[in-house]
Amino acid sequence: MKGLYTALMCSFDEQGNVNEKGLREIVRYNIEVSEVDGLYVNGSTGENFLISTEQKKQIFEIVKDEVGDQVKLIAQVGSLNIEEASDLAKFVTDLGYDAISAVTPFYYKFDFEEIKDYYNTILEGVDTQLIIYSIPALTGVNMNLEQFGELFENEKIIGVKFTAPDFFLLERLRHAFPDKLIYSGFDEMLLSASVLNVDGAIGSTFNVNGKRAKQIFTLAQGGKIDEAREIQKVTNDLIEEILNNGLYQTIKEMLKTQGVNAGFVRKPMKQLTEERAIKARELAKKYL
Ligand code: SI3
Repeated sequence: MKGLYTALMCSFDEQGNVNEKGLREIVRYNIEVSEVDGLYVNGSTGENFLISTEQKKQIFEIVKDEVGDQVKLIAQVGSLNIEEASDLAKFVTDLGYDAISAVTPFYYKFDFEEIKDYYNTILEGVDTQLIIYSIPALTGVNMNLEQFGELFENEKIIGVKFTAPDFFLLERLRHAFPDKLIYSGFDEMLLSASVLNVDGAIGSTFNVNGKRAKQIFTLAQGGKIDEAREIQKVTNDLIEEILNNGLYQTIKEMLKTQGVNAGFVRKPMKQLTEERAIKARELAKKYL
């Protein structure tokens, strides 16, 4: 399960329906061009929190059908509706996904006991392994070392997708839990996380920048920090431009220049203006 995973985008049509052909193209591009080790399906980048349960299942099915056993698959099933999360966990396990992941429950101020119960409930009666999806900037849930340790006591919880700029906590986690999988979640901090010996990374920009991400990770693992830093610099030039232009929309537009029908974003996200679409195409020309 180690390595680089693309936080997979989903192609939607203008009405917000899943565009199956476009989704399959995104998957193929990630496997054949970006050459990532796996896909993280229905995460933030997949606009998961904007779609229905039926659409989530449709996406899980299409992706598994397209991938087969070519690369590893992690299914993000986390939801504020705990029955939905449990149902999706069973659904993807039956489909043959390699692991599940679940975002920490958000919006309401859940205490740690409630968070722990959420994970244990999702895993009840499902024969799979789970990766915690921690992204405090979006969820407001900041767990400390001891709390991660308590969650890790459930042997089915095999790791964490760590999307936070807290390198002190990341180092402490790495040191305290050498056998758990730690994935870096911020693509612009991949080198710094790799130096701390993470097991892999999961990122949105890998949809278009997967090759550079792989180089950064591999070079850092081999101790070639200067070379890795050069590539992280180019990567961050690109990420800065993407973030300024509209994260998911710009990545979709860049994919379109490569013949991949990445479609539209779902409302309430807004589509790119023509000016920003031109900018995205320029970025594709420069960086892809
Ligand atoms: O679930 C997911 O789609 C992710 O893995 C998200 C991932 O951590 C990304 N975060 C968000 C909020 O999209 C990052 O890859 C992020 O887009 C990137 O580092 C740019 O800031």
